Order: sequence, then C-alpha cells, then structure tokens
Amino acid sequence: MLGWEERGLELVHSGKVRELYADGDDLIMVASDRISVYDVVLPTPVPGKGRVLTQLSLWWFGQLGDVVPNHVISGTDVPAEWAGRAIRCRRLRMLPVECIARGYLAGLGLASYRETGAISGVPLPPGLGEGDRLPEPVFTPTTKAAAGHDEPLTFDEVAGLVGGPVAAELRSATLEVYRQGASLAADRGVLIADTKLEFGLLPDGTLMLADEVLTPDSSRFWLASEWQPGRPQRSLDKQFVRDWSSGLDWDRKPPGPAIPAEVVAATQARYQELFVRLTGSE
Ligand code: PZK
Repeated sequence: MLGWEERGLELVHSGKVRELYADGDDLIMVASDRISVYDVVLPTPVPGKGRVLTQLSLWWFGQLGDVVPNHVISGTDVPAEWAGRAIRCRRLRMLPVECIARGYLAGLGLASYRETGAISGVPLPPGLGEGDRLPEPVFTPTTKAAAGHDEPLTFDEVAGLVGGPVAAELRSATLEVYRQGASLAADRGVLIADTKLEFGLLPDGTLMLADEVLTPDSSRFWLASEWQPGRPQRSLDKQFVRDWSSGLDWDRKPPGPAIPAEVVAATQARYQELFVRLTGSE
C-alpha cells in the first residue's frame, strides 16, 4: 500500500491526538487512537477511539448543518489506510479564536468565576457552585496559543482580532451550536457542560464551522443520571483512565504510564456507548 507521502500528501499539522494533511486544495483530518489525560498523551492507544470520534463529529456536522455551514467535503473519500477515522475538508482561513460555549460551571470557567464572579467578561449570578447549570449558556472565547495555555478573551478583544461583525457571528453561531447540540444530547441522557469550536472563513467571507464538533475531546460530556452539582463531575469518556491513573505514583508530567488492558477495554466501551446513545446507531 502507498503511504501518504507517496500519494503526494503533505503533513501540515500534528496535534496531540490528530494529524492534518494537505491533499491538493483540500485538507484531510485524521484522528488517531491516542488518548490524553491531564494534557499528557499516554503510550497506550485506545483502539477505535479515532473512528468513534470521527463518526460522531461527522454525525454532528450533519445535525448542525442548518445552524452554520461546515468544512466537511467527505467522510469517505479518504485514503484507505485512514478509512473511518478521517475527514476530507475545505481549507479555510482559520480565525485565531477558540470559541467556547459553557452551559455548566466546570474547569477554567469555574476557576474564573471563583476569582471574579465572571467568565470572559460576562458576569454570572452569585452563589453558583461546581457543576451547576448556568442560567444561560455563555460565550467564553480564548486565544489559540501555539504553546502554553490559552488565555481568556472578552468579546471586545475578539472583535479587535477579527472585527466586530465576525465576532458577533462567532458568538451567535457558537451559542446556537451549543444550544442545539446540548438540547439533543440531554434528550438522550448526556449533558454537554461546555464545548470548544473552531471557525474559518471562505474567500467570500462565509463563516464555516471547522475542526471537530461536540466530541468528548473538544467538550465535557457528563451522564445526566450521574450529574451531582456541588462536586467535580465524572467525565463520560475518560473517567476509568483518570480513576486508574490517580492511584499511581505519577506526577501528571510526560511520559505518561501505559494503560492496563481492562482500563483500555472499559474506555473503548464508554466511547462506543456514547456514540450509540447520541446517534442511535451502532
Ligand atoms: C486547521 N487546525 C487544527 C486540526 C491537527 C490540527 N478547514 C481548515 N482549514 C484550514 N486549517 C484548518 C482547518 C480545519 N479544521 C485546523 N489547524 C488548521 C488541527 C486537526 C489536526 F493536527
């Protein structure tokens, strides 16, 4: 079989768990079976993870196509070696903002709220605690740092980066994708606490949803039946890996530990269960 180099593809970006290739004018995004916890990629893959996340993302792009157009060209016209875990997409002019929507208080949103009572300049009511549902979803964008951590941006700072009209489009598209996605997921017993979206522009200025959408790598998924505000929530996908690794003598710095087979198997089953629950298909 020809490898990607012999087929004239060019590796344009290698992320922690995904790669991006150029194929002529198109891009091909390839999801691996690598898994990260506490931002560290572990040496043991979770077989099938790349396929489940790719198929979930494709399903969401289809569900959300009437909210905002997206970069997908094809989920099948990809090199055979990546079948099922790659997406052919349109190359866009990417906007330098991580577009985050939050419907529940967790992670960096919780940290910011505890310090200032606000997230990304949006004031929230007093008295909220960890895991609480917010009265309204909020747009909490950040920078896209090449290295190090992303920094919160206010709406006015986003407007300074991309212009006022595009900033307004980003905010409304992000909140609408979150609202529709979270509502559909909640009907199926899954809470989406927050999600990170990326957008780009066509040459004519049309805003397009890019990257991956509403996967557990870009969002916090909680099982509705397990939701207990007031404490940290169990993550639907990586909880077995977290629980197992918290019992180790590991400082959460690379290199991470190898994952035992039973933890891999339980994690595979969680990804598959999430896919079936949300999409209703195997
Ligand atoms: C693009 N990334 C992040 C994603 C990685 C890195 N449609 C597009 N057009 C132009 N650029 C991008 C996209 C998309 N999506 C996305 N960087 C550039 C990224 C996946 C794997 F390694």
